Amino acid sequence: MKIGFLALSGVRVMDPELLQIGVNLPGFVERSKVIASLPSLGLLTLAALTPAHHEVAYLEVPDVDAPDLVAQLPGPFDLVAISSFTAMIKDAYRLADRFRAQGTRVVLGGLHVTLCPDEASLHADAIVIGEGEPVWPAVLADAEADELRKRYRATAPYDLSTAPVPRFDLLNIDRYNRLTVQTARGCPWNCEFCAASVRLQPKYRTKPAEKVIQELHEIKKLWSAPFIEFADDNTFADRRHGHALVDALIGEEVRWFTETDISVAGDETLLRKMERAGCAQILVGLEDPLDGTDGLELRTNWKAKQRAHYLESIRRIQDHGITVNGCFVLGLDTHTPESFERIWEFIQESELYEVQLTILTPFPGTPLYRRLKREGRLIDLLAWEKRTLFDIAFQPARMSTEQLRTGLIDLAERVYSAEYTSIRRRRFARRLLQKDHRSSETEAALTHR
Ligand code: B12
Ligand code: SF4
Repeated sequence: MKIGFLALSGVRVMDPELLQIGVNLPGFVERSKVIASLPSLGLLTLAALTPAHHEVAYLEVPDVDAPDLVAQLPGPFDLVAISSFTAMIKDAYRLADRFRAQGTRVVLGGLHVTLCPDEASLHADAIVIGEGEPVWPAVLADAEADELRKRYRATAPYDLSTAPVPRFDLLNIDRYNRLTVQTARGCPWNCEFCAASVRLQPKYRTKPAEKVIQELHEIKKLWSAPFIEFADDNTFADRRHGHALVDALIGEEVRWFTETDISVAGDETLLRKMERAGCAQILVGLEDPLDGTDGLELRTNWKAKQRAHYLESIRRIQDHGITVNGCFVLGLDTHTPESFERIWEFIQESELYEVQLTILTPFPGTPLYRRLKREGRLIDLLAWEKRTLFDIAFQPARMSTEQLRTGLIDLAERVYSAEYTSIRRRRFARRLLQKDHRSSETEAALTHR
C-alpha cells in the first residue's frame, strides 16, 4: 500500500487581539517561531512500525482547505493516517472528509480522537484510541486485507523499551529548526486540567536511556548538531531514570529543552549533570505561585509544599545556566481581577528567563472538562478550535470572561514587550556572570592554598 502520514503543524490562537500581540511582541514571536515547525513525532513513530513492503510518505499540510489539495499531494494514497490535537481537530476532519470523498481510506488517531472517539469515528474508516504502537501493525494488516475495523484500542500500556526509532529520515530536514524525541510518557501527578499523554494511557513509563541515545544518533546522521525538544510530559518524574538519561547525554553535544516539574531544583547533582548534558531550558508548570488552587484536583499536597520554594527553586536552576520557562495558568477558580498584578510582581521577582501565560483550558476528556460541564460553566461546548491554551472556553469563577481576557492581554503586553524581554535576558546573563566570577574566585582560592 502507499501510505500518507499527514501532519497538521503550527500553533494557533483564535482571539484576533491576541493574534495581533503574537505577531507584534518580541518575547512571544521568538518562542512561536521556534516551536511552530516541529514535526509530528506520533506519525513518524507509526511510520517506523510500518512494514517495509509498504511505501510511506510524511507530509505537512499547511492549509487543509487549499483547492486541489488532494491532487497536489504526492499520492494517490491507499491509506492516510492523520494525527489530532483538539485545537486543529476540525481541520483534521475536513482533511479526512476530502480524502474519503476521493475514495482514500483514512485512519485517525492521537489525543483528541482518544478523548472524543464517537465524534472522530464519523470522519474516518478506522480510529485508534490511545497509544498507536500496539495496534498499528494490525490496522495495516486489516487494511491490506480490506477488513478495516471501525475502532482499535491498545489493551496494555506500550513498553517503551521496544520503541522503534521514529522515521526522521522521511523529513525534509531543512524546514525544521528542532526535532522531538520522547524519553518518558505520562506523568504521575494527574493534574485536573492536564490534557497531555497522561490521558492516552495514565501509566507513567520511561524509555531506556540507551534507546534515547540511539534516536539521537539517527538524528545526528541527518543533522550534526541538532537542538532537541523532549516530547515528554514530565521528564524527571522518575529521578533514577532522569539521572541515567543525563549521564548518557553528557558528551553527546546536543542542546535540549524539556518539560518537567519544579522538584528538580532539590537535586543539585541532577542539575549539575543537566548543565553538562546540554540542557538549555526546562518548562515548568507553576500554575499560580501564590494563590491556593482550591477546587482543582491538582497534586495538592505536593504542589502546596513546592509553592513556598518557587523563587529559590527558579534561582537554583537558572544558576546552572539552565533557563526556566515558567508556565502560569490564568483563570483558576481562586483568581480575581487582582491576581494578574500579583502574578506580574512574582514574574519580576523571580527573574524567570522565559514566561508562558496560558488560560485554564477545558480539554475534552479531562476531569476539569467534566467538572466545568457539571457546573454549567463551559462556553461553546464544541468549539474545539478554542482549545488553544490562549482562548477562553469557560466561565471563570470570580471574574467575567472579559476581565480574564483583558487581564491576559495586559499581562502579555508587559511580559513580552521588547523592554521586559531584554530585561529578562540581561538579568539571567548578569547572574550567571556573577556566579561564574564567584566560582572562579573560589577555584583560584583553592588552587593557591
Ligand atoms: C510537540 C508538541 C507540539 C508540536 C506538535 C508538532 C506536531 N505536528 O505534532 C507543536 C509545537 C507544533 C504543538 C502545537 C500545538 N500544541 Co502541542 N504539544 C507538543 C507536546 C510537547 C508533545 C507532543 C508529542 O510529540 N507527543 C509524543 C507523541 C509520540 O505522542 P502523540 O502525538 O500523542 O502520538 C501517539 C498517540 O497519540 C497515537 N497517535 C497520534 N497520532 C496518531 C495518528 C494515527 C493515525 C494513529 C493510528 C495513532 C496516532 O500514537 C502515537 C504513539 O503512541 C505536547 C505536550 C506533551 N508533553 O505531550 C503538547 C500538546 C500536545 N500540545 C497542546 C496544544 C494545546 C497545542 C496547540 C493548540 C497550541 C497552540 N495554541 O497553538 C498547538 C496545536 C497544533 C496542532 N497542529 O494541532 C496540548 C494538546 C491538548 C489536546 N488535547 O489537544 C498538549 C498536550 C500540551 C498541553 N499543554 O496540554 N505542540
Ligand atoms: S505535572 Fe504537568 S504533565 Fe503532569 S499531570 Fe500536571 S500538568 Fe500534566
